Amino acid sequence: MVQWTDFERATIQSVFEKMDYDDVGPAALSRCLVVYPWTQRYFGNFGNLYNAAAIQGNPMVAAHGKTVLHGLDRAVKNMDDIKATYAELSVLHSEKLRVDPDNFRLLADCLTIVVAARMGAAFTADVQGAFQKFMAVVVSSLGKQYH
Ligand code: HNI
Repeated sequence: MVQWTDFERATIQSVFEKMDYDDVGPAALSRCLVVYPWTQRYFGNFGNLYNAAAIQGNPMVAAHGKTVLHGLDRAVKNMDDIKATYAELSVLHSEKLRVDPDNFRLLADCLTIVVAARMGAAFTADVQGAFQKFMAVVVSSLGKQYH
């Protein structure tokens, strides 16, 4: 089981409390689709993903980016049992959506970059450490039901 220090817990709560989901979610997902174009294959029903401008202006991408962040919210509220919290979501991504689990890490990295840009100097090395640890647990938990 993952152990969290008081600093890590406080940091994760605070970063997510201050985060504007409607801004960060769409920015992170659209960045992932631009930087790693193969991730677009899972969003074939999202319409125009032709170039960066189309992806950034696509309302379905924006809506789904918010959905992903609300999904992360569940892990923030259940930091001591992220694996069980994500059991069902992991099955969905594995068996129904058939998302290659390597992609979880790519989206996590894009999210980290967006959060860093929004937070500026407040995104210290310690904050980054806590954030990336949290995202690593999320990524691992989402991959747990793959076999
Ligand atoms: Ni993901 C649906 C959360 C990474 C492709 N995804 C969801 C839903 C949540 C969610 C929540 C909605 C589930 C439902 O309808 O019950 N996804 C997350 C989280 C991460 C993640 C927390 C990682 C941080 N998903 C990814 C990645 C991809 C991905 C990396 C593909 C590259 N997800 C999807 C697709 C759907 C989806 C595709 C269905 C979208 C739709 O509406 O058709």
